Amino acid sequence: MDVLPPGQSAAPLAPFGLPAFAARRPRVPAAPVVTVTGAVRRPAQVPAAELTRLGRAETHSGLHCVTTWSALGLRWEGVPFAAVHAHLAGRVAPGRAARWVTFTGLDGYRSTLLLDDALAPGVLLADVLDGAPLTADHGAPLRLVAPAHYGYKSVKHVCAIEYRAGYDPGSAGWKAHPRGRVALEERSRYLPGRLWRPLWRTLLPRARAAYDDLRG
Ligand SMILES: Nc1nc2c(c(=O)[nH]1)N[C@H]1C(S)=C(S)[C@@H](COP(=O)(O)O)O[C@H]1N2
Ligand SMILES: [Mo]
Repeated sequence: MDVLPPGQSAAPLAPFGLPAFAARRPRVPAAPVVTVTGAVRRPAQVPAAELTRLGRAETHSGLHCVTTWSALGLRWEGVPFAAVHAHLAGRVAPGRAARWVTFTGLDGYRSTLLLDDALAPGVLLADVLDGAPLTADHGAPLRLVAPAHYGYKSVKHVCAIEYRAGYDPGSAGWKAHPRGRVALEERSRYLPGRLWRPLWRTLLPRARAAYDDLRG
């Protein structure tokens, strides 16, 4: 379960993301809402509390960042995205064309998954980490956890779910991969993953510093 994937080194979990988002610390709303839009018949605003009441589950997994660090042994609790999707389906009625799903965070960060990847077992909208309510550092009020995919797919502070007919690269732009599967080292759609390892290892300290500076 807790095996280091190819090209990764173990590291403690610390707040991280694209440097441009380091300074954006969203205020966690008292009554969070998730907006559901895109290729749907009836867009809706759904209270997060309505989603976190659905059948709850636990996922034990690592968080694997493309920049080559992996935090291992995390215990996430929340609602399987498959259950959220089933709950939403009757309400917003996604069209048959909706093969992709884009998650947006309160900081404006966006990332897209293939809908089938988001529906896989173990993918959660999580609100608890290691037995404690999710903190703002790690994505309160709700974050996506997609264990088979690189960390950039696990959007923190989820406030919107958009069903889409096509892939949208989101905040990581051309550096992202449409699937981002860790086992296949899909770090980016351009160049094989192994070639990205040394590049990311060089860039990592700067990206890390952007987050560490804020925490003092
Ligand atoms: N909203 C939001 N979600 C995000 C990011 C971000 O900058 N903003 N960064 C992603 C990246 S690149 C990684 S590796 C993980 C880091 O999760 P952590 O901060 O809990 O360590 O969050 C992902 N989700
Ligand atoms: Mo990442």
